[in-house]
Amino acid sequence: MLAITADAEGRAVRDRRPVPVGLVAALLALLALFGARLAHAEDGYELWLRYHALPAAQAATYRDHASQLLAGDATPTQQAIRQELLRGLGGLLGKAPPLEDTVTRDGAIVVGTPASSPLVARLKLDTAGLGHDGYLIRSVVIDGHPGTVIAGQDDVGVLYGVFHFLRLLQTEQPIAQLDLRQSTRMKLRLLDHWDNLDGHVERGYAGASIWDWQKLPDWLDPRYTDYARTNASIGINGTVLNNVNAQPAILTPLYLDKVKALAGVFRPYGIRVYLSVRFSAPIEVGGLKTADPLDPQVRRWWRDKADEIYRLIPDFGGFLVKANSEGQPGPQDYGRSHADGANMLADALAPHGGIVMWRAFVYSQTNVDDRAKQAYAEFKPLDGAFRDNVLLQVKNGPIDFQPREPFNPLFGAMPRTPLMMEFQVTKEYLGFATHLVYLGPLFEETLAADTMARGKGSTVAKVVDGELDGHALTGMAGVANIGADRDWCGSDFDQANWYAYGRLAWDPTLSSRAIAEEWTRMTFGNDEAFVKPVVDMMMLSREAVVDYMTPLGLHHLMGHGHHYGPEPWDASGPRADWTPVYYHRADKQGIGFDRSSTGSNAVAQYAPPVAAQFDDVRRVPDAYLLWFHHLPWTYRMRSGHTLWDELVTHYTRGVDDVKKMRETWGRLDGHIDAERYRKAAVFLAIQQKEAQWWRDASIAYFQSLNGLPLPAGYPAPEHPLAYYQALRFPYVPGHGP
Ligand code: GCV
Repeated sequence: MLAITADAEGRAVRDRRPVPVGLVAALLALLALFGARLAHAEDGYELWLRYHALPAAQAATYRDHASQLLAGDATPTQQAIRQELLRGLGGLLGKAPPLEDTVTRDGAIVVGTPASSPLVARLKLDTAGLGHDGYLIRSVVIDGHPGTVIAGQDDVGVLYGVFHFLRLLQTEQPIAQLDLRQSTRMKLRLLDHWDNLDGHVERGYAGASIWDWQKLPDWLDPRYTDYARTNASIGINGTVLNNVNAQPAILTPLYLDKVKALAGVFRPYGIRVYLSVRFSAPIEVGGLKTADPLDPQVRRWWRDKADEIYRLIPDFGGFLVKANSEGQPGPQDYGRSHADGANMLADALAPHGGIVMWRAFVYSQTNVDDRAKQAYAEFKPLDGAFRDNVLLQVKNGPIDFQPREPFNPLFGAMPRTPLMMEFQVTKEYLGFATHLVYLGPLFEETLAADTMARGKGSTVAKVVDGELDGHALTGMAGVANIGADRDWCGSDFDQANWYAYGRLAWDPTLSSRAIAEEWTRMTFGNDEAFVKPVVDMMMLSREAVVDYMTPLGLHHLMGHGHHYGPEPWDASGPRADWTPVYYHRADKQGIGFDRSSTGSNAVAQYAPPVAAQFDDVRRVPDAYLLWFHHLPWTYRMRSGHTLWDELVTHYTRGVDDVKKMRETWGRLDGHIDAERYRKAAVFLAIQQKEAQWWRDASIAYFQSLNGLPLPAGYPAPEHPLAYYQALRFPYVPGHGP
C-alpha cells in the first residue's frame, strides 16, 4: 500500500512502506478536517491570527531560531501559551518545534516567568520592572546555545509576549537579535458589548450576539475561546458582556451562572468579565420599593449581590453603569448625585477588589443648554467626590462618536478622578459594516490631542493613562463591533478597528499607520505590492468619511433613530437634540453651531489656550469650524473659497476618495484570496453608492436653504431633494428591539 504524506513545505511525498489500517483512518479523518478548513478557508474567521505557512525561505530562516520549545503547562494560562505557540509555529513554519525540558541545541525558545521556569529564573532577567502584564523578548545564550527567551512577571505577560513573538514572524521581521520590552500603564483594556440578552446587538452590524445565553452555561461554543485568544493577542484584558442599556435579568442567578461559565473560558487568557447594571435592579430583581442609593436596604441589596457574584466569579471585574441618560434610571431619580450612585456601587464592590465604571454620557431632555456642554456641567463639580475604585468613562468627544469631534472637554478637567476613554469600535455613525473606514486615525487624533490642562503636552493619552495626574487606576473601553457573523465584525476591514483599538489601549502612543501595516500583513500576508496601497487606502478612509458625511465640523446629520444615511432636514421629535437641524442650524444666511463665547460658550469648557483657539474663527482648525461657529455661506475660508464652495468641495472630495479606494482595490485582484477580495470589492461599491448619496442629499438640502449655485465643474445632485427625503428604511440593523 502506498501512502501520500506531505513534507514541511506541504509537497506530496510518496512513502513505500506498508501503512497500518488505523493510520489510514486517522489520515482520512485529518483530510476531512483539512477539507473542512479549506471550505471555510478565507471567510475571515481567523482574523489576524491566521498563521498560514510563510514562504519556504523565510520559514527556513525562522526554523533555525525555533528548534525546540521549552514551555510549562502547570496552569491554564501556561497551557494556553503552549497551545498558541504550537499552533502558531506549526502553521507559520509548517511544523512546530518539539516540546522539551532542557536546552540541547541552538535555537531554543524558552518561555515563562522566573517562578514558573527555572531556566528563566537562571537568566536573571529584569522581569520585576515589567509590571503586571508586561513582557520581554530577548535573544540570549542558554547553556552555551543561542536561543530566545519570552518572559514576564506573570503568566499573562508571557502570553502577551508569545503573541508579540508570533506577530514578528507573521509580519516577517528579523528575530535573530531581539531585545524587546513592553509594559503598559493602561490597567483596564476593555471591550464593551452592547449585547442584549435576546441576542440583539444595539448598534451591531455583524449579526447577533456571540453570547448564546440560551445554551450557556452548558454549551461553551469554541468561538468563546477564539474570542479570548484574539483579545489576548492585542492585550485586551476585560469584557463587559451586556448592553449599557442594561436588562436587570443579568443579575439573576440564572444569568450569573452563565456569566460564570464565560468567565471560566476567558480566565486563562487574562480576561475578566464585567457587567453593565441597571440602576433600578434592586426594584426589578430585588423586589424593593426604591433604588435610592442612600437607602440602607438598597445598599445592602447591592452588597449582597456583589457577594453573590464574587462567590461565583472570584475575579469578577466590576460594573459599568449608564445612569440618568437617555431614559435610563439613576440616582437623580431620588434627588441624589452621580457620585452618590457610583459610590454606593463602589462600596459594594470594594471588599472584593471590584471597580465601577460610571459613564459620563449624560444629557437631559429638560436641559435647554447646548447638549455638548452637559456632561462637563454635570461631572466637573464632582471631581474628587468619587471613591478610589470608580472611573468616569468618557466618550472621546462631547456629543456621540461622530466621524469627527473635538476631544471631550472633560479630559484634563477632572484631575482628581480617573477618566477612562470610551471609543466606539462599531461604526454606528460611520457607515456601519460596509463602509471601509479605518478608525486608527480617529483614535490617534483624539489621544494625541493636547488638552493643555497642565501646560503644553497634556495630551488626552496622558490623562487616560494616568501619567498627567498620577492615577494608577486607568483604562480604555471600546464599544465592540463583534457579532456572530463568520468574519466576526461584518467585514474583514472592520477587524482592523478591533485590532487598532486593542493596540492603542495597550500603548496609546502607537502610530495608526504602523498598526494598519501590522494588521494588513497579519490578516492578508506580506506581499509588498499589496500591503503599501492597502495601508494608504486605510489611512485615507477616515478623512473620506468625514468629507462625504460631515465636513468642516458638521455633525449628527444622519437618519433618525437608526442612523443610516443622511437626513440633515430631520426636525422631528421626540427631542430637539436628537435632530440634525439642532446641530447644523442652517438657514438662508448661514450654517454651524455657535459654541463660541458669543454663542453657547462651550469653548469655555476647554483649558484657556485651547478655548482661545477654538473661540477665534481665524484660528480654529477648519476641521472644527462649524462645530464651534455659525458662519454665513459667503464666509471666506483660508483656501480663498466661500464656505459654501468649500463645503461642496469637501463633499465631492469624500466621494472621489472612495472612488480612489475602489480603484486601488481594483488593481489588487489576485494578490489575496478570492473570497475576501470579492467581499471588500462589493462593499467598496456599496460605500461609493452611499457616499454619493450622502453628498447629493446633503448638498440638495443645504442648497434648498441658501439657493446658491454649485461651484463651476461640480455636478448637481443626482436627484431632487424630495427623492432623498422620501427614502425610508424600516429594518436597519442594530437599531431598536
Ligand atoms: C447604548 C447613542 C447610541 C445608543 C447608545 C448610546 C450610549 O445614543 O445611539 O444606541 O446606547 O449612545 O452610548 O449609551
